[in-house]
Amino acid sequence: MKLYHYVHCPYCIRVRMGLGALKLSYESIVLAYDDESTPNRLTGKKMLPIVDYGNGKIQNESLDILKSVDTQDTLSWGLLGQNTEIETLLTLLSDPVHSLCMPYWVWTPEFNPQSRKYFQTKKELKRGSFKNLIKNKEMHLAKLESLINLEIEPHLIAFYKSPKFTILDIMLAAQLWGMYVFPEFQFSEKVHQYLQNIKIITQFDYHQDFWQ
Ligand SMILES: N[C@@H](CCC(=O)N[C@@H](CS)C(=O)NCC(=O)O)C(=O)O
Repeated sequence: MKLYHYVHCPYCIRVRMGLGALKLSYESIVLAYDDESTPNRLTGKKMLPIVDYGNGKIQNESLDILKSVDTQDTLSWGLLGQNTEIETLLTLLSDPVHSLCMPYWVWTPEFNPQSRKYFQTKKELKRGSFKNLIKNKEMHLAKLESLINLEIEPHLIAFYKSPKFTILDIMLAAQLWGMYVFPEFQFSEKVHQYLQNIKIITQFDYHQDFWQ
């Protein structure tokens, strides 16, 4: 199985974490962000993650991919149906996390000068200049910390709303992970321990493809 992904992308991280938790091996292919032709050829749209199962089946949509490979319901999919708040929480987190991380993600080894320019131009159209995002970092950090304190920490009973690791943890951890790239940001001890536990369960290593 081949996974086409971007290192920074939370939806791609979901799939990497899920495959790791399910102990499924795969070939990791990190695409340059400005490569439009590969995803278009595979699925007709420029959107990652994409999994090519090698038998003619090619799939995108992170949750659809994980549902297909989790044949034993190891990730407890029923919880996702019962828990509509997770989608609301992820939407609320997405704004501060993306606003803070995008200006730094572009300087990680995933990007080259061309893909960096492509990413920055595309994202600035939606969010305003990276310079302004960082000028306003205190506002974004305050939003994020309030969500972490009020909506995440109180619900960590070992895992998010569950004593057992589930798909909800993959969704939440994948969204939060980017903050490890933001300079000087520190998760609270409890959230950091939670994320580090998930790192072990999912055998996740953010930049592993670049340091081999
Ligand atoms: N609903 C999709 C969302 C995937 C998605 O939004 N991927 C983004 C990266 S985070 C993407 O490929 N964007 C391409 C672009 O904007 O050029 C999923 O869950 O897989």
